[in-house]
Amino acid sequence: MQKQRGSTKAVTSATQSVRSSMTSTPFTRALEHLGADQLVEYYRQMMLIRRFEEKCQEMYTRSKIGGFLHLYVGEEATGVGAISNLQPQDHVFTHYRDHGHAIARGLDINPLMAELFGKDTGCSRGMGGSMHFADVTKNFWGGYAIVGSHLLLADGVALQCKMQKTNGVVMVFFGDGATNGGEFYEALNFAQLWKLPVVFVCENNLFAMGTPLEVHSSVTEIYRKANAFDMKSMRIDGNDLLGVREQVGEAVEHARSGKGPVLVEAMTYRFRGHSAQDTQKYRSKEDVEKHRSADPLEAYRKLLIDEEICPASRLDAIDVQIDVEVDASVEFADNSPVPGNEWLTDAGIYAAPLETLTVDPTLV
Ligand SMILES: Cc1ncc(C[n+]2csc(CCOP(=O)(O)OP(=O)(O)O)c2C)c(N)n1
Ligand SMILES: [Mg+2]
Repeated sequence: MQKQRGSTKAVTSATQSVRSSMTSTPFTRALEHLGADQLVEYYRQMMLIRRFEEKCQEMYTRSKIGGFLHLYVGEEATGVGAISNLQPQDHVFTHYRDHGHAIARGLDINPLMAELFGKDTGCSRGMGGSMHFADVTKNFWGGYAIVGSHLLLADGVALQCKMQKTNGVVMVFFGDGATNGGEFYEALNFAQLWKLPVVFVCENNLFAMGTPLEVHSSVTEIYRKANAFDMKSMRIDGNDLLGVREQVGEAVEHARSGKGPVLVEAMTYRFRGHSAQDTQKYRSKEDVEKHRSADPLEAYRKLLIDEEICPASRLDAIDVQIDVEVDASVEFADNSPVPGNEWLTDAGIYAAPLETLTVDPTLV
């Protein structure tokens, strides 16, 4: 019979046992600083992303979802671990593989599913789809389809944070393929030159569409690309949730304290195709299976059980609750109206006229 460590008393006893333990690891440190309930919460977030996306695939097959659909399945530990370090005043930019980052940043899955269904209740009023999740109330600036373009936008917001002294940090996610484009080098150069509070998180999943890393990049250790700009950088295991949390946490602290940007290369793997239409001729089933057997979500679940943080029965109950929530998001999306024609000419398309914007004179 496993011990339940969700209660305060149990957490205290777990913390004491950690203190007396000889070896300090990301797990023991996280348990000590965050407590057992927070460790279980990370499991919930990863599982919510996984089940949400499995449902997306199902809805795509049933033609409820159209357009492009790029799933994050297999990469959840990177997004959840990295974003867990952010405060409300911080900012997130990401690429088209954006479902996981949106959920980790706390966006409600009902408007996300509605966005995929092209409904008016979607987070981008049903007109962005899978690649354009956004919620400005959470400083979640999206979802960008053009590879690498958003890195420069991240610099812009980081410059604003610095000039207005908001103490905010910008975290921007992108793939290994994006590091071959000019925007990547422009963004790194400018961020380092101005010591901007940006954490660049490259999710190195070993492929850019169907092109393997060693075929598309002359330097396969992406973190070394930061050396050209004298920028701090690190390569980490993107599949180890608590390791990601701790190491990206150091990068966030570095950026927040005014020392400048950091490039983090998180090694990970996508279990599904590049998009829902990918036949995956460029990699073998055996390779995919090898990576699947080290599924970061399963590994984290096992850690929680083995370390007696949470019994399997409680994790199973969380899974069931998530299934209920995901089914409810489909019902919400299905029952929502499509956008009306007024959105063709309304403020959802055009920005407010310039004269109505307030410009801080210190910025010009
Ligand atoms: C500027 C630009 N060029 C090409 C594309 C087509 N394209 C879409 S995704 C992609 C691969 C990007 O791979 P990576 O950055 O590794 O991200 P991943 O999909 O692996 O997460 C390409 C080339 C695009 N969207 N934008
Ligand atoms: Mg990639």
